[in-house]
Amino acid sequence: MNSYAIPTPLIRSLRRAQHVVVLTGAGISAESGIPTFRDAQTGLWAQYDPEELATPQAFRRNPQLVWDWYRWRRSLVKKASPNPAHHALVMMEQKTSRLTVVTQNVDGLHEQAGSSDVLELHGNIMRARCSAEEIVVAPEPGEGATDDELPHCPNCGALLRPDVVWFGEPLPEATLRAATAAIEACDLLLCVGTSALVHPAASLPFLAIQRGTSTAEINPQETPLSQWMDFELRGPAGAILPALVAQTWPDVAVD
Ligand code: BJW
Repeated sequence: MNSYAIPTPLIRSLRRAQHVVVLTGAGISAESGIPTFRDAQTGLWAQYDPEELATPQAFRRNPQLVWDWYRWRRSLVKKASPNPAHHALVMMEQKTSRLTVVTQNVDGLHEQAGSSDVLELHGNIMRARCSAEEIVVAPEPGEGATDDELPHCPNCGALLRPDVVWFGEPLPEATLRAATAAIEACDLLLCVGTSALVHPAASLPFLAIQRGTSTAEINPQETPLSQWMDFELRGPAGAILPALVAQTWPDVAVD
């Protein structure tokens, strides 16, 4: 039995909403065993600051180090499964006219859970692309390199890199445009598990806030968004999102 009490006005907003947008960050996958970026990292990688590895400069300086980090993170993603928070969003999609997930995550867990309208702002860690050309390469074994080797583009021989967005790089234009349009058009925005420190993703909620759209944040910690939200639900997404679905639609079975 999920006992987290959801505010009644939020339940009403969700029942009435024609288009719900859910902006997600690393926190929604934390309960799947994937470390967030800004919570302390453990083990082998504790000595590295993710913000110093997720840059084109780091890749130019030391591609082996960056690939080692991404291969380690890929191994975590491969072992991970969607958690109750991802599943609750799939149920929410089934109960609403339209639900768009705008995610900063690169782990593909929303798609794996069954969400059908997912916009990946920062790419996908399981893909690679050529560092010299606009060519996306299928995940291994197509990358054709062992853990000790660096993968190369089958077309031009340049180094492959993870197909993700690093600091200082533009987000995929069409995806960012679609996310902007969805947030401008939605009538409820949920911000789940993001520290809201990385732009332009962190600026997107303000498109809804400025329009007077209903907004809610689901996060155990306060963020720079908190003061602007209509509702602040403090706690883990894996408990709160199933409670939100169960209390909005009591006929739905949630885990
Ligand atoms: C739970 C939980 C549980 C824990 N349940 N919650 C405006 C102002 C200032 C700076 C800039 C600006 N505009 C652009 C910039 C520069 C920069 C930036 O934002 N820097 C800031 C850090 C200051 N932005 C960029 O460089 C972006 N590019 C750009 O703007 O390009 C412009 C351009 C145009 C034209 C030509 C050239 C350039 C690109 C940003 C790319 C970010 N990439 C990364 C790595 C992706 C690949 C990878 O995975 O390796 O994306 S960085 C990293 O941060 C990753 C994340 O998606 C992103 C956001 O992190 P997120 O998801 O919020 O995670 P955390 O760890 O920060 O927070 C987790 C949260 O979960 C916490 O709040 C916890 O409390 C919570 N939580 N458990 C619910 N169980």
